[in-house]
Amino acid sequence: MVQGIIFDLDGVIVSTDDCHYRAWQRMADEEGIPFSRGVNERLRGVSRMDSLDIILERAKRSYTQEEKTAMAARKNAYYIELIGKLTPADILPGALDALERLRRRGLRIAIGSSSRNTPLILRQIGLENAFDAVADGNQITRSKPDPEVFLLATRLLGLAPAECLVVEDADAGVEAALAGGMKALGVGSAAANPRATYRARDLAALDLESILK
Ligand code: B16
Ligand code: MG
Repeated sequence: MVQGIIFDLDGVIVSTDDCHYRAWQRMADEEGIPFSRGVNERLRGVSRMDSLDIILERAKRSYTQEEKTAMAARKNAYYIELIGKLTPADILPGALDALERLRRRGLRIAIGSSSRNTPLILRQIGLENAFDAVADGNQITRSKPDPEVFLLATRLLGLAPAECLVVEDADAGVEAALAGGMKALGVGSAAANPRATYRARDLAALDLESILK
């Protein structure tokens, strides 16, 4: 029986993909590293430093750890400029309604995000007090597909993994949920993932009742 729902943030509650894409593109252009929307797709749910390593696969030279740390910080500064413009209007279709319906049914709800900018994003979209627990990139050392962030969310909710459903837009996130012993609902880019326990185009298209029955 599902008692808790753990939502990924980027791509599930709010679409920050374009902000990530534009910030990485700006940094890559400055460094003369080829970057594209296709590469950006591979960064979904992946931590900032692991994302940089994927981007650097196409670089002409290798970079020192100091250079990499500086590049990641520069990208993040560009990203923060962009997410500073997010408002509650950027919450994805169906998200608020789903949160409300889950609350009414007495379910516990949490965020499980790789992003270290989670607190800032939640404030920007007015959802800083909407969750019973928030597990994010600031509290973990291993990125999805490792289940660490979701296992932390289950502990913060006081539930067992088997009692929790994870909502994810990234294949890496679906794998993380399954590896942690949770069920996974794939939405957006993960809506066609055959490994997901359930699938829906987005939260607006989700038949919550059939999943929770
Ligand atoms: P930051 P999620 C992930 O968030 C994004 O999907 C991914 O593209 C990003 O690299 C990662 O957060 C780290 O973000 O640079 O803000 O710490 O999908 O797990 O909510
Ligand atoms: Mg995501």
